[in-house]
Amino acid sequence: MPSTDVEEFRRVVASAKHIVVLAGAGLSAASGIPTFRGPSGLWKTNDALRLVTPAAWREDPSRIWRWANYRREMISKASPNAAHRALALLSLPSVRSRLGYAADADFTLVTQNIDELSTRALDALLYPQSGFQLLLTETSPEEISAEINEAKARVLEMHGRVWDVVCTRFECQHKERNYDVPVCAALAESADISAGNALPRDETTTNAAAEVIADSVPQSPLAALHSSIRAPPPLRRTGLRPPTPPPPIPLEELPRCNRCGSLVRPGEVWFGEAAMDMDEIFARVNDADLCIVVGTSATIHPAAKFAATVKERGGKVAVFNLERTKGDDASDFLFLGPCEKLLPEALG
Ligand code: BJW
Ligand code: ZN
Repeated sequence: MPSTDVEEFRRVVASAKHIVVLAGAGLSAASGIPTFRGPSGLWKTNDALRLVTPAAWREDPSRIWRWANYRREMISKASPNAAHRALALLSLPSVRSRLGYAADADFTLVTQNIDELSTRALDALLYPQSGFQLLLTETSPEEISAEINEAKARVLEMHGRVWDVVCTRFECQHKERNYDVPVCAALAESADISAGNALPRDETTTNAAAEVIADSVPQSPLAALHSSIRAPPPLRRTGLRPPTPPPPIPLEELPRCNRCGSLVRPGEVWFGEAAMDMDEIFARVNDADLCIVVGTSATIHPAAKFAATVKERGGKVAVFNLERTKGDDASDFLFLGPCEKLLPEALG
């Protein structure tokens, strides 16, 4: 069984020379951004295959832009939480030295999140008002700024960013950050994004509802002979159909490329597309002597295999999650609970 011993975990962090953190949606849950799977996850009520795949984009770009705009709205309201801050601090050599960890270790944060909150947690430390620089009296503000900028370069956002837009014209492919919310005028009136994305009700719910309605049909004395009278009414009478999708937005009204005027797409990585920075990520994972896995169900490839790779190559693995996840029994440490509480506590 994995250990829950915090002191032992700190000793492992202290001796690690190549630290990789793998983060998922649970890292940002305390910032108010819902996770994907689980009872209140985004994929519980929205159909991922209709929203985050190249095929869905080919079918209806306006549906995908509605989804991306909804995610932008949600993420624009969020700020980094205590878990983002704990990882930001751990990524700085001066802080590691202060905490008794190796200042000369290399630290990489690989995040599946598209919310940019890990980078923003580092940016926040740059502001003199944060008071952070006053804590490190032995390091000059210039050195701290340099450390923060280096740490930002080591935040690898493997599923891209919600703020990226990429030109779809093959000859252009211009990519830029666009922080507009709404991202274009046509998306200003945020339609009910669940319309048309909703998953079909499961059989049990549908049949149970149909039964209730069937039972309310007045019984004819001949019902026993005419069993068809007792047949459940058609589903359209149950009111359980998904809401009607809003009409598509004309392509010319969707976000356009600043360079060539063609349609742009949201820059996050969809299912079936290659994750970003993979050469660097594989190099870091292969080298890692410690992998800290935070708030991910570890079900989506290629990230799903990182912890196992580190173990196979002799490194240690520590998992921080609200609940048990696939493969965590093979980890060296398991800290079950909210990472925004447990990570700052465990890292000291
Ligand atoms: C807390 C907490 C708290 C909550 N504290 N914990 C069969 C075998 C192998 C692979 C495949 C296969 N079939 C298909 C594939 C490939 C596919 C895949 O893995 N599919 C699986 C369904 C099997 N993968 C891909 O397609 C990827 N690309 C790829 O494989 O490329 C190959 C390739 C190579 C070369 C050329 C071409 C192709 C791409 C995956 C892209 C994923 N994109 C999304 C879209 C986001 C859009 C948006 O945000 O709007 O990224 S999907 C979604 O899942 C999002 C996430 O980054 C990703 C991972 O989810 P995550 O972060 O783990 O979230 P959850 O919700 O699952 O888990 C949250 C966890 O937090 C839970 O465990 C909670 O308990 C915990 N938690 N609160 C601590 N406070
Ligand atoms: Zn272009």
